[in-house]
Amino acid sequence: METVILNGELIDRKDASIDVEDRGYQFGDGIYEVIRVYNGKMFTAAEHLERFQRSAENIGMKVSYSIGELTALLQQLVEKNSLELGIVYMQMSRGISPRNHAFPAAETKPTLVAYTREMARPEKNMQSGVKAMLMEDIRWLRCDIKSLNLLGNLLAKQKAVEAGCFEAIQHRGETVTEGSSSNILIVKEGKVLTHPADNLILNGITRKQLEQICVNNNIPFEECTFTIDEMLHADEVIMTSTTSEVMPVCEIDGKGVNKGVPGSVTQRLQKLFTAEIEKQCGELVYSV
Ligand code: DCS
Repeated sequence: METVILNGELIDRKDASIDVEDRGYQFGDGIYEVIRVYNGKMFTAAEHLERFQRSAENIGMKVSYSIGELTALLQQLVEKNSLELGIVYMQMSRGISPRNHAFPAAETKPTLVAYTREMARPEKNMQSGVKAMLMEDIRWLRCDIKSLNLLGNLLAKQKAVEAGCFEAIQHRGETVTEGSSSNILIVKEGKVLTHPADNLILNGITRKQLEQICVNNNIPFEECTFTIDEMLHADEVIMTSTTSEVMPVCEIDGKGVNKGVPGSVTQRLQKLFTAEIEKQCGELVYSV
């Protein structure tokens, strides 16, 4: 039996149903989070849940649970499903109401859903690096909100997959923004650079963790924009996300980055990131 959360209750997935006029289904009117689970423990749960609350506030919704309550609920779900290595997916929509673009009455209850899924660490790709493809960023101007509306991201990812790539690296004009479901960082002369956390990117939790790791280990880190050309001539390119962790990008539009192999700064950051996971969640059986 697989357990899911529906509006604060842990129930059998077979018994979980959502009305056809849920606004998440009709409009993508809601927000979500993806949290990694290692050794049955959620990694950086507080950071994800704080972002969940911020995303909600940004679209005029309120999470009616405290971060402590949500953490306890999600941890129960992880335990109920005996999840060791995987993810928790959670989303909150503006609730069920007759279809109308304008927000429903204030008393309409948001729909909160969460489930777990087993997911290995992407060991092979983390060791070999992945290919990426450049793509114009056609998304809206509030990419800082982790909205359920992901069409721009989906179209980018699909094109990348069709081209045999792992990720689409998006850009607005000459400026690189972020991946379709990841942040992009470059390494230039030992310095790690990434797009500022403004409205054009999602302020990734993995990106934030890496920033802290850099600060703690005297690795220069700077938030600044960079161009496509600067990225193509960078020493190393990295993509980060909850599911992909610290992933070397070794080829962009068919051109090799760092001669097509993961660079030394990337490898150091992978080790430090793994150490951070182990600090929070205990020793990992597999580690890069
Ligand atoms: N940018 C976008 C557009 C994302 O969708 C994500 C994560 C990130 C950056 C990286 O953020 P985190 O480091 O906080 O994960 N996307 C999630 C997703 O949709 N699936 O897995 C992670």
